[in-house]
Amino acid sequence: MFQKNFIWGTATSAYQIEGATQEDGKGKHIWDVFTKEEGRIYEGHTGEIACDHYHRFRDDVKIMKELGLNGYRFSIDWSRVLPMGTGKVNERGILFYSELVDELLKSGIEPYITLYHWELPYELYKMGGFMNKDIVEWFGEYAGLISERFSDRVTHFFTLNEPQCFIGLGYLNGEHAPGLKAPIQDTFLMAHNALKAHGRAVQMLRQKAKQQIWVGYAPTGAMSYPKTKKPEDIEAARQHLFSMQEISNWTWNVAWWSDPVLLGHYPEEGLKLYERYLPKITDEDMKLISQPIDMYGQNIYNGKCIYMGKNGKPEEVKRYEGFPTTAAGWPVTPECLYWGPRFLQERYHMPIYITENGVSCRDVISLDKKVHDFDRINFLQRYLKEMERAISDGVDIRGYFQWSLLDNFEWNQGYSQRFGLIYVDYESQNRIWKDSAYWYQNLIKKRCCD
Ligand code: GCO
Repeated sequence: MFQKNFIWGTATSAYQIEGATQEDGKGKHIWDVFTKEEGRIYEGHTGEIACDHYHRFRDDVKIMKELGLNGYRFSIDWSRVLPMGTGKVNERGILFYSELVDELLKSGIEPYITLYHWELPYELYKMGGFMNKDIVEWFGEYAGLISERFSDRVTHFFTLNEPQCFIGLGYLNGEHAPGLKAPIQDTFLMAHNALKAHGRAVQMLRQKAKQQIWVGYAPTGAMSYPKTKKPEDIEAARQHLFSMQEISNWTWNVAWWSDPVLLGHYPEEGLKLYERYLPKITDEDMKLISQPIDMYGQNIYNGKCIYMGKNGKPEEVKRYEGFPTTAAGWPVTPECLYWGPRFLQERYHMPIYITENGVSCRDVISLDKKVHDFDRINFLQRYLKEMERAISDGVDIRGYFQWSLLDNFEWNQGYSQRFGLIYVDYESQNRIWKDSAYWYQNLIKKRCCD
């Protein structure tokens, strides 16, 4: 049984659902541009219309209310409120989010705002984006604006969403916007600047806050879980989770992205291993990066099964052919929602929010016009059981945001992956409740996932 005050939410991000990319004075961001480049996105899809949430947000909030949510995590498109990234404010953009917030509050749903879910204003990108140290002040200005305009009604803010992805996929392997394959040392500099921008945003959010606010950070990372309950396997999984990745894979690190923010320093092992690629890192930088925060978000989808090898080093269990996977090909590993938060809490001692977790399925509209997504229910039930176990073992998890409310634009995979509790028929923009949406509604009512 979950606590009464537990936050049951769903999560979305601006570009993935809003559409209206050229309306009401919105500026351009890197995804607006990237999706127009040939060969970048599955079948040339773009987020120009997406779920048309910009025009349908009132109906979408109605759905959330019916689901019984008491939390909703969404992101603000930086370029909608500051078309050039800095300077002149686009009041019509502010108005959209303001009306969304009011609608949520009226429906008893607590808004959780993410500042950066990857919509880097194109004007700032042209000036170097994360390569330019000014990104720290640019992002600070934006954070200050959001706090100033929304903190009278909104009390929970996350700064960066999955820096691992926007740096790793955006600048290292080029699958995401802006689609670069930058030299490794540049990616370390961008990462460092992103963390500094996070710190500056924390300061500015607080500085402009109209009441007490809770500020958090929402990274991700492949979790690890032990093969057996033997202490040595648990230790192996713990070590594996926080160990450094090989250089070609370095952005998938958990410790590299969280130690600086929560412990005030980069992991020793990484400083040694990556030494020749690192920018100059000063004490002042580390002070900025480690501004105290109030909540630690984690986007958790899957994990690796680890045991202690004969040589005393963590080893990964090979998955058998036919191991259960999602439609996106990701392994289904419910244990990660127990062990992930547990290991993270042991290291960082922070209240945790599962800022994302969910599954893409091969959903279809059946002959009875409904969507019977048994796989999603099965997935959620098994994952949430593990989360419940973590909480009862003392892990301080405060909320869970299911990814996602609606089927939406899945980045370079376009609309080919369906992650929603609610099915979106993109032709008509009709929303259809999948079986899992009813299941989630019932879970929230009963506060238990059996
Ligand atoms: C994120 C994620 C989401 C994805 C989801 C499913 O970084 O927060 O990329 O935007 O849509 O994780 O892949």
